[in-house]
Amino acid sequence: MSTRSLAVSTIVTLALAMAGLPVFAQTTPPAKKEAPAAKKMDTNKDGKVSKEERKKAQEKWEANFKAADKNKDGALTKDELKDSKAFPRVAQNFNAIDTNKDGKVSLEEVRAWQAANRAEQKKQK
Ligand SMILES: [Ca+2]
Ligand SMILES: [Ca+2]
Repeated sequence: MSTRSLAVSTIVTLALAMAGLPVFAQTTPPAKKEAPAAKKMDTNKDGKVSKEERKKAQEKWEANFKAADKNKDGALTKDELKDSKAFPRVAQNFNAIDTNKDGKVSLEEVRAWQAANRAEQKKQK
């Protein structure tokens, strides 16, 4: 259970960090990058992002993904991304995210990309 929730919260963190926000601009210092996403997640404004808040934000992110996935094949094409507008960063980095080059980005591909972004940020700290 604890391993699982750790994994989940890691995924949540990754997912949220780019939940449609221009948080990852290469030129912004890492400290500032995390602030907007964290602030957005902190729904009760107590200055902390609780597990509950992360979970909610993660659920919302997945709901957005599913809503954008018009043909319900579990992945977003460029057209689906364009119509949804919920994932500007994903749309922008489409070619980098679509690692298997099938013309669409799956949840897994987006998460892998987010994880890579996080790793990149850590390196810059
Ligand atoms: Ca789709
Ligand atoms: Ca793909």
